[in-house]
Amino acid sequence: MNNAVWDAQHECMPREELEQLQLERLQATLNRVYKNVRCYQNKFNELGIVPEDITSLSDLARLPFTTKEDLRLNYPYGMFAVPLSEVVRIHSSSGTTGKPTVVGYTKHDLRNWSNLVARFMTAAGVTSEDVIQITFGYGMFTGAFGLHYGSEAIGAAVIPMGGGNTDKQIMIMQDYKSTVLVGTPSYALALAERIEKYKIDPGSLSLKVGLFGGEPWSEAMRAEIEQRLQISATDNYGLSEVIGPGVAGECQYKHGMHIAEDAFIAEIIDPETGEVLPQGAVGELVLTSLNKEAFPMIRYRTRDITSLIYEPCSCGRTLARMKKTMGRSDDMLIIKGVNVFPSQIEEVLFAIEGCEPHYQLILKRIGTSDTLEIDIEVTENIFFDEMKKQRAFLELVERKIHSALGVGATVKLVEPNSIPRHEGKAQRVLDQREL
Ligand code: DLL
Repeated sequence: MNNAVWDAQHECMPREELEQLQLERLQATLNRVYKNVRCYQNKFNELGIVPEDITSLSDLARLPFTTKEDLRLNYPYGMFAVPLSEVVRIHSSSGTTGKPTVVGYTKHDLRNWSNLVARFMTAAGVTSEDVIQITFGYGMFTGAFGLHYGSEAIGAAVIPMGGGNTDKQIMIMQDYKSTVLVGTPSYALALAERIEKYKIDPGSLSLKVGLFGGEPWSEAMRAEIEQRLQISATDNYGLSEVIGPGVAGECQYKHGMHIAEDAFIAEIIDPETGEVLPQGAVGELVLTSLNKEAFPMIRYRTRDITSLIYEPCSCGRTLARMKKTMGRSDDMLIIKGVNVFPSQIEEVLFAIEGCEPHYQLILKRIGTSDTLEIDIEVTENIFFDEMKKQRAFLELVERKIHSALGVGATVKLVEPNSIPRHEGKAQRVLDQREL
């Protein structure tokens, strides 16, 4: 592979060696944060723990969790483990409420970050021959810069388009012969839709691979993107608090995202009790960074719900894989007492002929109970169909939703193009409950 970043030493390490490396790096990280970050020092002291007490990976479970609230309380620089003079980059997370969380990188962190991104891009099939079009917004969001530097580390040509401007994206894609598309999966669909509107044959484009992340998406959505853009669509995961993109990414086998375990320890916990769950169980992903300087994270609660696969992968990587997330525990809807993730609804809708891949979930409170309305775009022929046929279609969708979720929802069919398209992360849930 041309200039690809395939780090066999770390990506294919026997488990025992990997765990030894993790332990050494964990101990170094704990020493660093205990010395330099007041928040960790206080938390460890409260539990009467000193870094030397952690002598095996299983001791990790004795350490306290770090939450978004800790980061808020230490806004903006309180969690940094190096003086600001050593920080060369600052990003922040897209908080919807309150202050954003601020994260920093040293020069070494930036090199490490680029390398981790280059690794998952390579795993997805990107080489130095590629022309990479980045449609994430450049700015405080880690998506664009992360993929940008990763592409350069591979030696590929980067087109830093940034977010939005869909017509221009398509023109550039045609003229510059982009071979790799980078962005959110929902924006990939918005692009596909516009390409179809202009009657451009996707086969006439040079696109081969899509690297999508930043938001949850279902297998059904992957199939839709692959078919409409005629590419291989891969998933990658990360979060700004932990590094940004580069935490995990799919290889060509697309069966779970390989976690960069030489850089992060992944645990799955019960979100209610905080207890560490056995291998293979579904729960909340907790991440500990192992080689970050400016912004180390100890047992950070991601709120993302997933499970880990430890079986060997056909690609040769020994790194564990995380399954597609079901969503965030704080996105989980509780409808009449039943836990529902938006991703479950997406799976159902995408499998029904005539449903467009655009939907919105509207939560309302009637009396004391929550109700869910699902607005879905349907193809023109269904929308303009006679009432009787439309009714039958509606009933079919409601039935399928009910049997998949175990709880009913009201479905509303809406006109094509009436649900807002997003350039970045899609906003699927509108909460109209007055709590
Ligand atoms: O979204 C980092 C990123 C950018 C990852 C580009 C991949 C590609 P934040 O804005 O801090 O950072 O949002 C992090 O987004 O906790 C997940 O809930 C969600 N998320 C990110 N990637 C995925 C994915 C970036 N592939 C939050 N699947 C995370 C599901 C994802 N959810």
